[in-house]
Amino acid sequence: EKLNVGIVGATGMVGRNFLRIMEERNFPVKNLYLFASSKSNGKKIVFKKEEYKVEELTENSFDKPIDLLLFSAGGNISKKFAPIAKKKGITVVDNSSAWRMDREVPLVVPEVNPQDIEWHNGIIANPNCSTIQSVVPLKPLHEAFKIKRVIFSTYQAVSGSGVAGMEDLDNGLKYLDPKNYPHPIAFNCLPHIDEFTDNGYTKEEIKMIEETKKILNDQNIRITSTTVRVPVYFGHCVSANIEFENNFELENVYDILRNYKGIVVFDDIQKNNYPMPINVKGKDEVYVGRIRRDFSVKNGINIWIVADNTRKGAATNTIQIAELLINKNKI
Ligand code: 11C
Repeated sequence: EKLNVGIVGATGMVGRNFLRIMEERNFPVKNLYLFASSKSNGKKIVFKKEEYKVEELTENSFDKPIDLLLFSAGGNISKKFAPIAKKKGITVVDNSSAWRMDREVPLVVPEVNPQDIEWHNGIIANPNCSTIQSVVPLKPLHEAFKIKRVIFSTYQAVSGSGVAGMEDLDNGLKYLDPKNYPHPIAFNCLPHIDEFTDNGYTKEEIKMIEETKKILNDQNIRITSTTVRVPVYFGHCVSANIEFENNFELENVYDILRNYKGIVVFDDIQKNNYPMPINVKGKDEVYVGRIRRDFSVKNGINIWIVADNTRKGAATNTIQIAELLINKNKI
């Protein structure tokens, strides 16, 4: 059965990827409604060879017969408009950080915690990009060896900041001043993603810590994180240092990761094969390499995780959540 689908933030980078990925996966769309801010009112976007007009998002936008709304227009828009949609009986999948830590809202990565879709109350949250790619390999390893502690260090692409981040890198390459970041991003690395909080961590670092615990449904895992912006357009990298409760054989770690849905193990140091941002652009899988024992602790490993932040880290995961809603009859 086909659905009436609305997209909030249709002209943004992730909004456009929603449409691209729905086309690729032949998502069952009956009618399509595109919403954005007033400055995009009237813009035309093509979906499956048909032209659609973008409408300004207002409090009356959801009076139309919409079944499913995908949001990617920032936290404030989601905070205000998702409850309006929910009241009208529309199911919302939200790509912002607004609802992720709400106890009433499941935070879902389909390969990891599909069961959490069952208890949704009208809103399902899509996790942060660097969290999504990290929890996919952590999940089967946690099931096998029980994770005690994780240290995340990230290397995140400028597309994580949307068009503004990409413009800063473009301009920086021409030695122009940055507009989006507090420092030049070209030829530089900024240990600063999202705002700083009172405890010295950035919000991005806190997202990785708290969202990981919620998705893995385990508040006992100890996690710390340093998140860094690097001058790369697409593809986030995460170095994860993982300590297990139990003993393990490295060969089993390889097998477990190789056999898990959504993971590609790309790890052959003899051939200089390891995942890099240039390998993952346009891909939906999470790539894992540099798998090795951490000799400094009893049961530890290091792994290197790379994914396209605009696809698996955002739009693909959102569409996969929508497909899960359909498959489980939860819409
Ligand atoms: C970045 N992770 O790379 C961010 C982008 O909470 O959805 C996504 C922000 C979010 O800047």
